[in-house]
Amino acid sequence: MNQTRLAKDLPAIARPLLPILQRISGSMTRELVLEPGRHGLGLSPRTLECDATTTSVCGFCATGCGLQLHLRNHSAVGVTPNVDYPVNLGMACPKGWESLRVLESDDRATEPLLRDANGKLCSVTWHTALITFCERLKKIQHRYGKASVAFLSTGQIASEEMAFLGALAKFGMGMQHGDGNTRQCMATAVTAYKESFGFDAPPYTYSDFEASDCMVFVGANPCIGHPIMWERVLRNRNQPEIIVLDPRRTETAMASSQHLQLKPKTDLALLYAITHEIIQQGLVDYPFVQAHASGFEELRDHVARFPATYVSAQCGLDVPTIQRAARTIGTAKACSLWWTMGVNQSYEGVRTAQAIINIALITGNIGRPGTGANSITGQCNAMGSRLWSNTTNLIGHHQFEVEADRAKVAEVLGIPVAAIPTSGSWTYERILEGIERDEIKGLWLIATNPAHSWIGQTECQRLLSKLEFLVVQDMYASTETVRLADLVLPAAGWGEKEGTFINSERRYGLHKRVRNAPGEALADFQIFRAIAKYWGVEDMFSQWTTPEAVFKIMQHLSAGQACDITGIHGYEQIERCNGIQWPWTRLDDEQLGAPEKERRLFSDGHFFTTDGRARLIVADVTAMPEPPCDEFPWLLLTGRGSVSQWHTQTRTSKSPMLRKLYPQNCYAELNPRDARELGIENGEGLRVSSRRGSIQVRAQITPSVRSRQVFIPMHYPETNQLTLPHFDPYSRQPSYKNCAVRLERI
Ligand SMILES: Nc1nc2c(c(=O)[nH]1)N[C@H]1C(S)=C(S)[C@@H](COP(=O)(O)OP(=O)(O)OC[C@H]3O[C@@H](n4cnc5c(=O)[nH]c(N)nc54)[C@H](O)[C@@H]3O)O[C@H]1N2
Ligand SMILES: Nc1nc2c(c(=O)[nH]1)N[C@H]1C(S)=C(S)[C@@H](COP(=O)(O)OP(=O)(O)OC[C@H]3O[C@@H](n4cnc5c(=O)[nH]c(N)nc54)[C@H](O)[C@@H]3O)O[C@H]1N2
Ligand code: SF4
Ligand SMILES: [Mo]
Repeated sequence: MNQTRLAKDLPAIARPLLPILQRISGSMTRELVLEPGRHGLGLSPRTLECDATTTSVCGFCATGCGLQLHLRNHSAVGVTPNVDYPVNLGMACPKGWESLRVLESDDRATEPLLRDANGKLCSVTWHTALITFCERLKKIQHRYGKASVAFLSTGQIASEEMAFLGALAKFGMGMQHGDGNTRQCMATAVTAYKESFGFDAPPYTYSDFEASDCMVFVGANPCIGHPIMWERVLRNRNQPEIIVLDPRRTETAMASSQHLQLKPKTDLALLYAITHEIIQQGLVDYPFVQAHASGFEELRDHVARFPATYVSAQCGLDVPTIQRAARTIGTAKACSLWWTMGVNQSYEGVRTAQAIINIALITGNIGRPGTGANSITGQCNAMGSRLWSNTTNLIGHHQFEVEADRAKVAEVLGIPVAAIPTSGSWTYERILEGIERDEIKGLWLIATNPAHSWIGQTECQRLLSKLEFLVVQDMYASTETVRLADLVLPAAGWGEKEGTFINSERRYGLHKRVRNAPGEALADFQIFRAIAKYWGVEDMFSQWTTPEAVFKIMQHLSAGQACDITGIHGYEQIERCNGIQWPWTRLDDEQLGAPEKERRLFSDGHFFTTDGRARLIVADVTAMPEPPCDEFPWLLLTGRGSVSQWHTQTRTSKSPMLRKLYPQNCYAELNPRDARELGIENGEGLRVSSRRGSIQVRAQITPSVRSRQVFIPMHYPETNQLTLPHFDPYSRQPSYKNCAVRLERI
């Protein structure tokens, strides 16, 4: 593609997008044709006829970019990035630019659908849908007990909707079990932070990307997954060392100064070796450790078992490479360590995340600009789900097991304390197991598509089909999961409703209704209100009238928690301040007035544990459950394929512009040496089989993947037919990035 032409044709406002477009076009497709003015890229203020402009935040990833929405007759006709927003500083990735376009699609769910006696989904009125919802689920609860009905929620609806759903399902409808797709995504980081810091508290703010002189990315590919965060890295003026730990030579690895292309799932051993080297080379910040961390002696003794000489062969890295990385980290003035799914999605993810946290702590890299042990969040509101979904934690990150927490929640919500379960939910995979064991008979899915995205998908589909009653609440009527539903509730999407999302740096941002939802689709919030009424618990939710009213309830619930937001004046202030990071207490508000643009945690070295000290936690390295063998000699890696594809593609496949930016059919990246051995050419058909399934893909031959490894993006429906359901023992997060497969030429 002619990049000069692209640069010339792009409207000025879209120029910040250029490096990303060049990157994707360079790496993903040769036939990219951009048509400014026709497919959204041209929706700059210059070409747009609008009569008003308002603000919002993006509804795809947890970067949480600020957007401006340009309205004509009260309806949005265009999007541009918000130049004043401290997150994205006027930039947006292609998904953000195309946010409105994906709402316009023939397969939008526009009316409730109910499966009839012939097994066909037929349209019904909302009244019938709601009556059926209540009758069928109540009947199941009556027959098998209240806990036989469960829900699975998401990281992609507003915090207020999340809170409503969790409170309604558990306190109103008497469900015991509910979890969310954040189990697939953030559970490991949550568990690691809770144990190490005493609260699920990512400490950073995005300006840290610009203030470090060393950045370490472990199992993270922000060039693809968080492109605007990567743009912030590119603005760093300290000529930072960038160390990337990834088995693939990703776009991010190519831009690094030290790529540690380790063997998959050897991170824990490598991080311990790096820790050992830091200690050996005398680079520990002892005053910080003595004042603020516990467990240093155990850590020191444990990592002594992982000298670089021993770990080297295991990880496939030479000793000087490991030593150099340790020295770079240990001698940096401000080192930040970042991790994403290469760590979280692992059978030893929690301990790996904590090995990263340990390094930040012993080098005193926490609480100062440019530092931190920083988990990057995935979905736009995965953090909202962590704090507000009322699933495994009691709403507002309280504990079901603690009597005082239950009493507090009961009092704030004005509900009997007996309505609150005394233990947390089963985790996601345990809920699915409950279906198998006939313990779960009814399931309500909201804004997630597990029939595509769950690990070992075929089994998941079988279990969903086994239910007596499956309700799916989605924007689109064509998803893999909707196809299995008994009842479909049509939902409004981002842009058609309002509420807050919490981004990766703990920032509450406001998204707004700028369009009408199609047909009879309703905002999730309105669906929950209607269900409360039909279920007969309207009184319990009489205060839950609007998203902003629920936000006030959330503020009360947050009082005294690490995530306290009692100081926020309301939606208007969130918008005026360009988002507000938690915590922001009433006391902060009284003492400091307006919230600062950016804040990080732990600048006083005080953590959320009972004694205020962070914990250094170590564990033994465990074995990969399904390593490659003679029959299945390759290791399958999965993850994000391009900037323009979002998860199961229900949204991004609806934009003609985004569709041009990624391959339409499922493909597998494999090493040229392996391709030669198989006698396969680029673009030819390839069969990939695991013990669970067999799929056909196109071969994409690239040296970015090591020999005997193969990478398949998660966006295609086939991918999870192959994956092996196995989980981190502490977080119960699926380990999506390792299982044994066989490749054959078709
Ligand atoms: N365009 C786009 N952006 C997205 C999303 C999307 O679907 N599309 N999804 C969003 C969501 S929900 C999430 S969670 C994030 C995910 O963002 P990322 O975690 O950055 O994305 P992944 O590609 O899943 O995984 C990151 C890297 O982990 C590497 N990896 C695999 N195994 C290992 C290992 O054993 N060790 C190490 N060190 N690395 C390993 C992979 O090679 C991959 O490059 O992206 C968010 N942003
Ligand atoms: N092999 C493999 N599999 C993976 C991963 C991997 O790396 N490898 N990554 C995992 C990760 S990190 C994640 S986060 C999951 C994501 O997995 P999913 O959550 O299943 O993926 P999405 O496509 O985002 O599904 C969201 C659904 O909600 C609908 N929706 C969107 N907005 C709204 C709304 O406002 N209201 C309602 N009611 N519906 C809405 C969409 O149409 C879509 O059907 O996938 C996981 N699966
Ligand atoms: S980087 Fe994430 S939040 Fe920003 S525009 Fe892209 S998808 Fe939206
Ligand atoms: Mo995710």
